[in-house]
Amino acid sequence: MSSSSSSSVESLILQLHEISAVKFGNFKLKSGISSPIYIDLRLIVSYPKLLRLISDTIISTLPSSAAYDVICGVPYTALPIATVISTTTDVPMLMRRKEVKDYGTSKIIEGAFSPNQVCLIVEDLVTSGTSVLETAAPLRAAGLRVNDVVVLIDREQGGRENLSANGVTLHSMIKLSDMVRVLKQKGRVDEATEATVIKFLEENKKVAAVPSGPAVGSVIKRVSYGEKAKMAKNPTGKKLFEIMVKKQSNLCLSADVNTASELLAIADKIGPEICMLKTHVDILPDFTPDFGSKLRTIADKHNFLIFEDRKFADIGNTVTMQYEGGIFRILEWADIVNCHIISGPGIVDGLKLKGLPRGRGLLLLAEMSSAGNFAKGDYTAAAVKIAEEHSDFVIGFISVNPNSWPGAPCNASFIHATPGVQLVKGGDALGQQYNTPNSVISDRGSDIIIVGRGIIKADNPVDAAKEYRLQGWNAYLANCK
Ligand code: 5BU
Repeated sequence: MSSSSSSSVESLILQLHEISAVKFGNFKLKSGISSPIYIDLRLIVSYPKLLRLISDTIISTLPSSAAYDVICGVPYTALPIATVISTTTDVPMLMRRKEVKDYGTSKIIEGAFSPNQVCLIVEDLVTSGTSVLETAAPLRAAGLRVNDVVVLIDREQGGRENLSANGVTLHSMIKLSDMVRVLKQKGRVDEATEATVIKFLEENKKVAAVPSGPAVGSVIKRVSYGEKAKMAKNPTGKKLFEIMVKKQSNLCLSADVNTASELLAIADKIGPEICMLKTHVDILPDFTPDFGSKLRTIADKHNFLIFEDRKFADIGNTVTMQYEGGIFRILEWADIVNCHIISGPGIVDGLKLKGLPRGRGLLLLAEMSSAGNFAKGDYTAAAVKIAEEHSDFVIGFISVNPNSWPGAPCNASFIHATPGVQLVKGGDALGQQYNTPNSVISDRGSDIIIVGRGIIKADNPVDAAKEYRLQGWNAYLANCK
């Protein structure tokens, strides 16, 4: 770093201290740990000169290797910094929404861009790198390339390593240890405070990149998919876990498209990325009796299972006919179906009568993703009990938050598949509620993410599927060590 840029960094540190954006004391961080230093950069919007100095420092110290076509600030604190950089350098900016209310009409990434453009991420403060990765994911899913992030302050707590593991190079203007040294040199803090902060940084060098996850150290260690495959009693349940291990994918595509031909086309395109494909055959106007065998051929080609999201709900005798007969003949081609337990355990007996001899599997709806649904508490517990009584046929559950179930995690041979997944939290206009892949797999303890519109409606569904797959798999690896 040149002496002029090092003096501007020094001046930056002093000014940040002057406006109380840096505080010393005892603070509880988002991750649960107590810190002797706290940084709050939200204040900088009240100091336009300082904001300009931050932007100028970033521009002048960023190495030329970090070339970029567009920039995107991590919401919310870094947005004004990104805006000033953009207006100063004439490099266009993008904005990433933090919440999506109605996916059909609003985008996650706002602004004009073309695929393969390189996007520089701008962030105010990096601890584990989680927020940066949450911004990189939708940018990458939209077809942009993300190689670098520039950050005003690096807390030096594993962010650099976590980001690098995800293909993002961190460029930091100020390291927390340098900051406290400068403040000590300039007589702003005493020796004891400096020593406390340095000791804290030494002892907390690594914070795992688990977005909004449980406090560090309390991450629930999970049974690996490979172990689960060995424990599974049903052949389809076993096969599903084996496919997940082999393909390194816990992604299920919910292929909610308008026609059977579109469905077959997307199954072939996304097939390499998924362990399972979920269908709603009753929405396909061009369904023909050979649909099942055509889809099976694609499933065998790419090695994924077929899950018809039929949600049977009738008495045992009726569901045997619905499963086997009618126009759709679901039993013929679907490896897995699901059912409500509203009608009692007889529904499982009915489906099992037809499905078990064919080696098929069943998921019970223990929870649902939609707002205000009634599948909770005793109802969820009843689903677990029925599953345990039929573990030769029931392979697991449609779940939303299995870690919250009493006695969780329940019998590890069961699979948990979770719908309502997008790269950002939010919902649609009709009650659907979304959680991120990381929150579903890491915090909530599910095994499979089920993604529909997040992939189907993306500009590039294959890129989007790759991103969901990566997110889901990394979340699994992060707490399976
Ligand atoms: P989305 O586009 O990712 O919101 O699609 C979710 C899919 O999962 C869709 O086919 C639903 O019918 C399905 N689903 C769900 O969203 N929530 C549930 O609780 C169950 C199924 Br069960």
